[in-house]
Amino acid sequence: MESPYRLHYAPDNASLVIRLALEEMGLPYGTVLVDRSRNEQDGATYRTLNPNGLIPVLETPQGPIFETAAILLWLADTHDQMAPAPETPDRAAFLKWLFFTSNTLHADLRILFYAEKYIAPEQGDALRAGIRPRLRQHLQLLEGLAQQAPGWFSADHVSVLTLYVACMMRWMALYPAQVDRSWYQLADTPRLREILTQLELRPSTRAAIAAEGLGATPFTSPTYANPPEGSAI
Ligand SMILES: N[C@@H](CCC(=O)N[C@@H](CS)C(=O)NCC(=O)O)C(=O)O
Repeated sequence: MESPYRLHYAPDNASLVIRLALEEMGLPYGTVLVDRSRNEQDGATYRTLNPNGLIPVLETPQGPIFETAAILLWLADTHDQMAPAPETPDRAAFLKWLFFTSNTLHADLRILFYAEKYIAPEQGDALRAGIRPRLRQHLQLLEGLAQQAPGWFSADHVSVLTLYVACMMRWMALYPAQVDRSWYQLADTPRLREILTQLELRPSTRAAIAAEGLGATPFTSPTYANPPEGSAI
């Protein structure tokens, strides 16, 4: 039977979060490479799936879904896995941190990665310098959450939120390639480091490493992707 899910992806892009979730949930899925070297995400065909021109998109029986957090929440609710269910007492806390991760941490990261989309190129360095302290603050908030160790954000249990945060920490260590990244030190967040270390042992991570060429320790000591197809940027 054909899988109901098709992930539009580029290696080491935000689609990685969705790949990890699909693997972790044990759901069959197909993939469609978005060719970033040709800016395919910006083209008319891709924009019929995501008018925003961003990766990822997951095609589902309910139509294409874009926005990483929306896809994660939809998968978690549809398959009753990897997030507190709507009627459970942990749901509210889980939701607020998922939305914080999506609309604050991820949005600020985009400013770091794509400063030139937000400001004139000659002001890019200043904008990046301004956003780094915010990112450090966001990580400290997540470190505090990891210290509380709720069931949906701890080293003992993988949720869609842990996958999302882990990927963003990977990207902070690697991108943008040509600018200073010493502001990001995994040692500053030891509880988050425990989560990432556990995640690296999981079959879902091994599958993503093989599919996207992510290297042996993609979260705790990442290296640039060397994918079998496509490119990260
Ligand atoms: N808010 C979006 C952000 C996704 C995003 O930033 N995708 C990047 C790849 S990691 C992208 O498509 N970049 C291409 C571009 O900005 O043109 C989400 O959560 O899905």
